Amino acid sequence: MAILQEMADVLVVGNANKVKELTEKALAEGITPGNIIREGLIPGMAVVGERFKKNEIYVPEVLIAARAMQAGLGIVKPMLSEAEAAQRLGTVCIGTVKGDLHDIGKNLVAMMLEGAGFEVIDLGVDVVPDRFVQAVKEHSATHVALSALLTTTMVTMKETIEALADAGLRDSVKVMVGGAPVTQSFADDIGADGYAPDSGTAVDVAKELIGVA
Ligand code: B12
Repeated sequence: MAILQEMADVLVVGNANKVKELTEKALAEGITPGNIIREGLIPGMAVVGERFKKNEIYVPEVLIAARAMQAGLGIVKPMLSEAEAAQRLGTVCIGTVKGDLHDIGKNLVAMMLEGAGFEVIDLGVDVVPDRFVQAVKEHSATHVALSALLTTTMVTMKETIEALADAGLRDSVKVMVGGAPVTQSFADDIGADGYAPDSGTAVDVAKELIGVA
């Protein structure tokens, strides 16, 4: 539909007012909230993610595009029917691990995942392992996404994975890790299921982990 393509295009350039206006217009034309998300907002954010991955755009542009996405999502999300909400790809509990207050990268990953069609529960910063455990239970999460920017807090990622295992949740949830000091080999060492160097790739990894193309 032309209006949804236009919505995706204006989202990519970060025009929040236009996204809001087109969302309201699409609803008035009878397009469902689910279709607005799937065929307008998600394709727009997908373009943003690809451009970011290729270094064609940088953090400020992604943040501006994400704000435009939120302008539309904020309107349609409360209107989603249960059936439409169930079409979400999965639920991700994301947070920056205990002792670490850096959240810019974590927020980008959260926004990109939300833009890709995941329900995102953002637990914030300085999140203790038990809080992740509690959130996974409460939201029946499919993924846990852990962010760390300090070499001293990376170890808490391992503690969090152990806490999930102790709670009997390790087999029911996929754990992704990331942040500037984190590497694939560190992720392998601590038994994480996935690692990504940036928020665009994080979306690909989150999908791969649950077998979605
Ligand atoms: C901004 C910043 C701060 C801000 C944070 C503000 C905020 N709200 O986040 C403030 C000023 C508060 C801060 C504080 C500190 N900082 Co600081 N900070 C930075 C800085 C400059 C940028 C980090 C950033 O936002 N990068 C941009 C984002 C977009 O990149 P990113 O976080 O890597 O995220 C991307 C990927 O890594 C990935 N990703 C991130 N998370 C996840 C999660 C998953 C699941 C996945 C898949 C992917 C993923 O996707 C993101 C987007 O593409 C870095 C230096 C640097 N250049 O990295 C230092 C840096 C991280 N800080 C550092 C230090 C030492 C500190 C302090 C200890 C300083 C002090 N002495 O007080 C404190 C620690 C406070 C604490 N307890 O956390 C060091 C860490 C050194 C180390 N090896 O441990 C760095 C590297 C600076 C340096 N060169 O010394 N800091």
